[in-house]
Amino acid sequence: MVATLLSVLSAFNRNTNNREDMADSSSSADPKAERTFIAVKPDGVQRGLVGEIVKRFEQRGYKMVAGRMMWASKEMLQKHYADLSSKPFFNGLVEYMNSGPIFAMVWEGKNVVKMGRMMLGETNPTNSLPGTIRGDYCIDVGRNICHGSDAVDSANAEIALWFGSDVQEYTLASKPWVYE
Ligand code: RTP
Ligand code: MG
Repeated sequence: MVATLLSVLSAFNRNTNNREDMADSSSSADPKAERTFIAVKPDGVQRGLVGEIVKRFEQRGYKMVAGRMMWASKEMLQKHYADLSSKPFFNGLVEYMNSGPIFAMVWEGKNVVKMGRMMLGETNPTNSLPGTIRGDYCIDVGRNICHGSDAVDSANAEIALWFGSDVQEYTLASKPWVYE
C-alpha cells in the first residue's frame, strides 16, 4: 500500500517537473529548441574575447545556429535597444555599440535565454560574480562586453531583427551526450 502511494507520488512529481521544464522554455514544441540572441559588443571584439565567449556557450552544451561579424548602424541599434530610448544613457549606448564591429550570434538549447543571462552576469559588472562573463572580463557598465536577450519573446524579436530567417537548422552530434 505504502509502495503504491509512493510510486503514485513520484509519478505526480515527474509530471509536475516536466510541466515546469516546458513552462520555463520557449513555446516551441521542443523545449531544447529555445533560442537566444547573444552579441559580443565592440569592446569585447577589440579585446579579443569573441573566442572566450563562444567557448563558454559551446562548452556548456549549447548549439550555435547563427554567427556573424557586423558593424551595426545607429538605426539598427536604436531599434534593438528601443525599450531603453527614454534612458539618459541611451545615446551613449548607441554610440558605444556603433563604435566598432560586434559578433552577433544565435544560440539554441534548453532554457538558453535564462541560462545565457546567468552566464553573462549582471548588467553592471561590479555586481557580477567571478565565473560569469562580465564578472571575469569587465568593470564598467558602459563597457560590459556582451549582450544577451532578457526573455524568450525579446530573444525571438532580436533574432528576427538581426538574422531574419538566416539561422541554420541542424542536429549537433553531441545532443544525446548533453540531454538525457
Ligand atoms: P544588454 O541588453 O546589453 O544585454 O544589457 P542588459 O540587458 O544587462 O541591460 P539593459 O538594461 O538592457 O541595458 C543595455 C545596456 O545599456 C548599458 N547601460 N548603461 N549607465 C547606465 O546606467 C547603464 N545602464 C545600462 C549597458 O551597456 C547595458 O548592457
Ligand atoms: Mg538588455
